[in-house]
Amino acid sequence: MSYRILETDDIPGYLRERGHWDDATDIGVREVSDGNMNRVFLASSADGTRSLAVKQALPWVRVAGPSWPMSPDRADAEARAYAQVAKVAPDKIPAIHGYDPENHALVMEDMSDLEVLRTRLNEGEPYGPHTSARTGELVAQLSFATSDFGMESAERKALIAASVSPELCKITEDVVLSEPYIEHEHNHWHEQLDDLAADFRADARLRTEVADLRHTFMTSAQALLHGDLHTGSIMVGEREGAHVVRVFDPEFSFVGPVGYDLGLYWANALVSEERARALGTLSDHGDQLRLSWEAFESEFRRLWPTRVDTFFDDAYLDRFLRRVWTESLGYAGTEIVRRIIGFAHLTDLTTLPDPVPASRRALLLGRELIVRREELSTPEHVRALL
Ligand code: SR1
Ligand code: MG
Repeated sequence: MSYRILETDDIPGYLRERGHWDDATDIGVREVSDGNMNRVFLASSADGTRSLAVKQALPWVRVAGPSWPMSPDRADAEARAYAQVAKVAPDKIPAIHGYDPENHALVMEDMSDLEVLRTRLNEGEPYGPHTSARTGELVAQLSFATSDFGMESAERKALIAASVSPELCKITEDVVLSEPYIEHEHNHWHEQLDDLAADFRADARLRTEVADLRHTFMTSAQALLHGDLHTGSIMVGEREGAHVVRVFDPEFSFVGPVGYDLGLYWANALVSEERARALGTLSDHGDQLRLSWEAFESEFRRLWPTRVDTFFDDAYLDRFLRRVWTESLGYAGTEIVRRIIGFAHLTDLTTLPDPVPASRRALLLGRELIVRREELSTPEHVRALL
């Protein structure tokens, strides 16, 4: 399948052709690609009054190049996910101006007035009072609406079918949920973590628990997920005096276990806490797991009376939420581990003057979250581990 891979100089013409920019003003463009997978360009008028972002999926993993081919159809999954979130939480995602399926390109709001949450945290800034609450709420709103509680059975079966994303799910099944626990060429780590990496590969109990989480990831079609909800997929800032949170980059979206989204967020919050501990800049880090869980739970409970299938009773809601909590802890553990001994690492740790002590703490915490998730029943239990 061939399509037009956009370069910086192509963007003004592309935006005009697609009807996103209909006057003759000069358009300045810069490439701001940052994630592992895609390219992103920002286009703005010379006077700075108008701007747009263009995101295009390449036929490979951007950071690996053509040696790691990857279908650009992942952009379809991203556009679909944005369309679903727009129905229930339009204030928590960027405005989408158009999707071009032929060229796998999304034209969307320029959010460069906001800051990527990871960048802000790495610079020593606190989360502030709303970031985790809005993120937890978003997970509740998206997951309730796309679960069998918020959607009629037949419509949901169609959503599940339309959201199947084999290649991107396989990336997660591999790089998050198996490779760090086996010998694999993708894996790498700091040499002073050799002992822990070897321990983790030899740990039969850990491997069985990760297998359980992996199988749940493969089979538990609870709701539409963001699929990669780390702190690099969230932008925060102020607009007109209000704190805004925007979740972006849902290309890994598919119908899976809700705890995967919460778990990724928690893992990244916990790793950022280890960075802050190492640098002596701890602030509100320790509250974030609790705040996001409380916001998720209270929003999910608020929506519960609107469920479309009342055979699911209140006692079942408690059981469902308990399962989401437990699985979230497990996925948080796997996300921490893979970010230190797997393929894709985090700048939170890699940019520390000495990443080893914080990485060791995080790895051990990750293992505990995986193997002891059933006995950790509250945010306070997780705090006690730290
Ligand atoms: C090959 S991609 C590795 C990671 O980058 C993405 O952002 C996802 O987190 C994926 O696991
Ligand atoms: Mg991404």
